[in-house]
Amino acid sequence: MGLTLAQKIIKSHLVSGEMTAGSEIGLSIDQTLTQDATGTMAYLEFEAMGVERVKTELSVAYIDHNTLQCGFENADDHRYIQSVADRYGLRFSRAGNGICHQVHLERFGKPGKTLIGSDSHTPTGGGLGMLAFGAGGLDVAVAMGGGAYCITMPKMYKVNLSGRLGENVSAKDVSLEILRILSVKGGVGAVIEWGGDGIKTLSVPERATITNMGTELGATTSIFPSDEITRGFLKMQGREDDFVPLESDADAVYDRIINIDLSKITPLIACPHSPDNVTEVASVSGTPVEQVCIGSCTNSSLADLLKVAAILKGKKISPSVSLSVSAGSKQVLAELSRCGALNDILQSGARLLECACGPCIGMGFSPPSGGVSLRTFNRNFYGRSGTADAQVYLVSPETAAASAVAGCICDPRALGAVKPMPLPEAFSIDDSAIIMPTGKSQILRGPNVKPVPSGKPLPDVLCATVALKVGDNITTDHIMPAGAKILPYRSNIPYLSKFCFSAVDEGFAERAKTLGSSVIVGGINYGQGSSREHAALVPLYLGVRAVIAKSFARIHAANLINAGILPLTFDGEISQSDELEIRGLHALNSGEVTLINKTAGTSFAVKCSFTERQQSILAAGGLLNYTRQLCKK
Ligand code: MIC
Ligand code: SF4
Repeated sequence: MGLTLAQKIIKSHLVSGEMTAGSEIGLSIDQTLTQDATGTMAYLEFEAMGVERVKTELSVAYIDHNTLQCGFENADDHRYIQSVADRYGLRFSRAGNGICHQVHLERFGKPGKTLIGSDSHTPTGGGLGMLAFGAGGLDVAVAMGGGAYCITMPKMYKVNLSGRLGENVSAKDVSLEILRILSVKGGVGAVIEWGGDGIKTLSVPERATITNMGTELGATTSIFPSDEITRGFLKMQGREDDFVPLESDADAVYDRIINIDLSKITPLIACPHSPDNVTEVASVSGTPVEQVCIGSCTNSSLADLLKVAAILKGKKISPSVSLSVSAGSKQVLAELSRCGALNDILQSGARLLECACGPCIGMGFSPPSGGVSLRTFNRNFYGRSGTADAQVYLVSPETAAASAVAGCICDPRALGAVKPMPLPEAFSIDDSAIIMPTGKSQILRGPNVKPVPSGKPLPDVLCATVALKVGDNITTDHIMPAGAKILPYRSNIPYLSKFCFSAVDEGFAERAKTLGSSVIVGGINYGQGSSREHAALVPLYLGVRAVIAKSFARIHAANLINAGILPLTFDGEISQSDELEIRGLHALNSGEVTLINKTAGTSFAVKCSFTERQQSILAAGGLLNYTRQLCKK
């Protein structure tokens, strides 16, 4: 039987386990990336492991999230990360050089290699034929130390594309179409491989838009073959030598096949507050818009911004709209400026933001109260923009630019043929904002860096009270909000803890702290979204010992285990404030534990399916304790 593309890369990197869907496998990791909002914690954890130098082929530390410096905190964190990178052998991509995923695609991604990053959109690299995963910081720290990355062997889904996209319909609309088909949990446990004749019409940045948003499907990762289009992209980046052709075998077997005719896709829009709340742009056109944001790791390539420039050229944006444009990298910005397209953007009345995540993570540019904001980003979770009652919609760059001019949601097909300036033959390469390590730095820690909380070994019987009960699809933005006011405290868990679940229940943090030992009860797809391990470390700090939910998102479940918090699945009734007793925790291998609800006077079995490694991690009180124990042996 032939192998899929992902199975081939897994096979060549397999260090433990069997390639049978559902069983745990360990993979050797070629490359890692971190960004600054998760990086400080990842490097504190890496330092705690006592490794002399990173052991990967390439590790890069990016600064792109926390670029507002309203006090010393972010600047201190950047200095800390730079000193760690220099000391331990990582490349350091300075603030202003661009968003990690865009820069990594341009300068470092290689077909056939494995990459993990402490950011959930790391699968962007799949656009180049990499097997790239988002992971918690601790998993990235372990990989930098030469350890394997352990995941559940995924199922294989194939999306066959045929035809060609119509005028002013773009790769973002393909991402929204697959979200419409599969929903935010439809990709859980699967790798999504894109194929079919239609992929020959998609450039690498377009493919990367699609693999980037595979994260919103809950997929383990997404991947495109490496073909002549990949070679062309690498050549433009002066890296043709990094090209290797890669494709699945003709007789590869898939668990699910989805066929999409590109020519039938129309401009789509994800309505508030979920990326899968997708409808046709035409069905909401005319809705007044107050803000439009173009950029983010989903849509900030040169090709995207050249299209935007062509739409804006010679026009002015509506007086009622505030438009921001941020290029994904310094390379993109430099090319825009060189060919004059930047001027077309600026003359339209757009506000140019730096090459960083910016509004996507609430780092400035929050919409006005109740405002409608159209964004080319990948997430429109409730409150993420920084304005609680804003109505955030996700759209393509074409829809965004057309709507900014019109002042209301506008179907870009009405624009007719748009003629963007041509792409250059080759990008002019300037890697001067990527600093090479010297191995000499002293580690520079600021006063905002506080110790990483440590988990406790698992007791056989856990007595705890339900501190919070929430519904389905709770995101990590609900659990540990981001935004300009909170993000500077990513290396200060005690301070961060004040904001845990603040958008859902302001009293949670105090209540959990007072209880001392507590449980959270969730619904389906608990912890979807970001890879931030803070959504596990902060509850740990507040005394949460278990999360009992209907199902979990992959990265968050791994982060909970790494923090020593039990993720358990159930199908019974539990209410907030119930007092629980969970028995049999020293025998997790039995697949279930007994839950006694002392308040309700009921008792039922709760499922736990942990691998032997996960059981040992939980028994030790988290991955850091477990790694320390292994080192002592
Ligand atoms: C996001 O898009 O939510 C983030 C901010 O990039 C996160 C990482 C973080 O919380 O720092 C992600 O996607 O993993
Ligand atoms: Fe940055 Fe937004 Fe991409 Fe996250 S999704 S990496 S915040 S641009």
